[in-house]
Amino acid sequence: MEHTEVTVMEDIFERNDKIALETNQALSERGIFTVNIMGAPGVGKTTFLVRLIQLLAKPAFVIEGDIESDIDTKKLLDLGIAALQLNTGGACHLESTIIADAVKTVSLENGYLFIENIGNLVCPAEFIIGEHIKLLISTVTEGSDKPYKYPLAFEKADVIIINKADLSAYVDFDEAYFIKGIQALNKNAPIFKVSAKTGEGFGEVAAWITEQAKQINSSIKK
Ligand SMILES: Nc1nc2c(ncn2[C@@H]2O[C@H](COP(=O)(O)OP(=O)(O)O)[C@@H](O)[C@H]2O)c(=O)[nH]1
Ligand SMILES: [Mg+2]
Repeated sequence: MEHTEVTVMEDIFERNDKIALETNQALSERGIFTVNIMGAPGVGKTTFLVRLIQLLAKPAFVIEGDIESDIDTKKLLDLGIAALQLNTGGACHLESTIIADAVKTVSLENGYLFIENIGNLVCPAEFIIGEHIKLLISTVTEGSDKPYKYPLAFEKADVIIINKADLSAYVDFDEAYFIKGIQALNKNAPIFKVSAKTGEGFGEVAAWITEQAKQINSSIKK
């Protein structure tokens, strides 16, 4: 019984990864730098995207993943940001098949695609969906133990954001302990502290993302 379950999971991951790699190739050929946004519900994923997109020089498109509702997509469209809603109807993460279909309908060449994954710190880290990088948002309000409790998300992230810096004075966030936890898992991901409410720290994040996108585009041309 145990053997059967393992085989099924291997098949699921293998199929998912194959489609994700095809999607990544297609996006690269279209010059679309794709960022998989992960984080718990309410960390500010949507608010972060609104701030960031304003600072980018190339056009951006957002795919919103939620279990239910189109609240975030409506918010983005009202602000003039191109967006598309995906609902999983219960699944705790996005998979590559749904993204492969969605990106075919995205009218964008040479720009940024942000995919806001389902809000949780567990399942999205297990599935690649076609992204060039994974961006993980955490906050000062979630507590500084999260890298220790949810290691996979912090291990897989290419960049880590500490959001809600404006609330630091009201919570006992131990930043040194938080960063120590990340560095035990992931030595490469830069860590940016920001406030999506005030805009603090966004210049640095936008510059970093812009630089990453340039490297991907230049490797496509080779
Ligand atoms: N104080 C503060 N609130 C924030 C910040 N970023 C987001 N929020 C608030 O946190 C709540 C959840 O934000 P949202 O972007 O919807 O989070 P998501 O569920 O991760 O997409 C909203 O009420 C936001 O206004 C921040 O940097 N500081
Ligand atoms: Mg959201």
